[in-house]
Amino acid sequence: MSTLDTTTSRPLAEGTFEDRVGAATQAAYRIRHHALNMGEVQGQGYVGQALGAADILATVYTSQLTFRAGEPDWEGRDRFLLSTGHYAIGHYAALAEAGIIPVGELESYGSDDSRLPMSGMSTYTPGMEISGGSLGHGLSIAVGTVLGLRHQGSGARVFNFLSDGELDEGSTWEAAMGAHHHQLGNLTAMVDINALQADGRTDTVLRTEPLTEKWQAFGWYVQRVDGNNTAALLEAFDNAAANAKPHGQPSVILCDTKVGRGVPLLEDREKAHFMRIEEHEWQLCRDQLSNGYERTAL
Ligand SMILES: Cc1ncc(C[n+]2csc(CCOP(=O)(O)OP(=O)(O)O)c2C)c(N)n1
Ligand SMILES: [Mg+2]
Repeated sequence: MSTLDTTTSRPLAEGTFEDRVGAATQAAYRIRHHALNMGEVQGQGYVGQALGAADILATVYTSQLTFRAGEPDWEGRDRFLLSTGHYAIGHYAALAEAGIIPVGELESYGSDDSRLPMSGMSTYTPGMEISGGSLGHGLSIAVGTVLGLRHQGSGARVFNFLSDGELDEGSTWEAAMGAHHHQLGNLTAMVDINALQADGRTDTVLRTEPLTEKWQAFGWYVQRVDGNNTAALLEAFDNAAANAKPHGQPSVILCDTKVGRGVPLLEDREKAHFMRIEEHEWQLCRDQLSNGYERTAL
């Protein structure tokens, strides 16, 4: 992601499997770093989700999506649909890493007149395909998008990022049935299973497990991975890519993640859904992030 080509469609990250894991790991670190800087401007935000989902976002943007950074509406692009509007902070960081929005713009996150509102909105931000704050609708929109692309004869793939809270919604499961019924083989969903929702732990709000068996029963190709392990993620997304075809089984990757991942100070914080972080803590967070990254890179 460091050398950005903004005019032609981006080739997928090249090199060996290890090279591609390295590219995703570095991008994930920078996404986390951006998210801390963005959160600091307002003193709060959905920072924990960005840290937890950084490895998923980095893997998809470095290794899976075809797009033109300088032409975000290019017709041939793969679509990345963020259902969970509040995860926009992480998505903006990924869009900046991908060269679709300038890194310097990130600090406007959540400010008046910014193109980067706290909840993702398609009319505000290049690369934000849908307005996803009303949870449980992203997968239905993804199903419609794949059907529309099929109708146009396009082979573009559609990715939908969901949270585990969205699995409480009946509309998500209706969409899952529709995707199987229409054999939407170009659809790949990923679920950030951080075991948390606004109201508390997911298993106390609504027990949705066993998720692998549920998605399988709905006719999907299911993989469950450590969502904070870029090698495991890359392998799963490569498997999904190998499985993708215009008519076939839709794919879902269930990603177990940890809120605040990479910053120990935030990993065990109570009320992690919307974090308030004290002024003096932001630099500590950045230090913890870079220390951890250096340790794993050794
Ligand atoms: C249809 C709908 N119902 C309720 C909400 C309010 N809401 C916003 S975030 C959230 C939590 C959803 O769970 P999840 O996305 O897993 O939370 P997180 O992991 O980010 O804590 C809720 C209920 C909403 N945005 N949309
Ligand atoms: Mg959650």
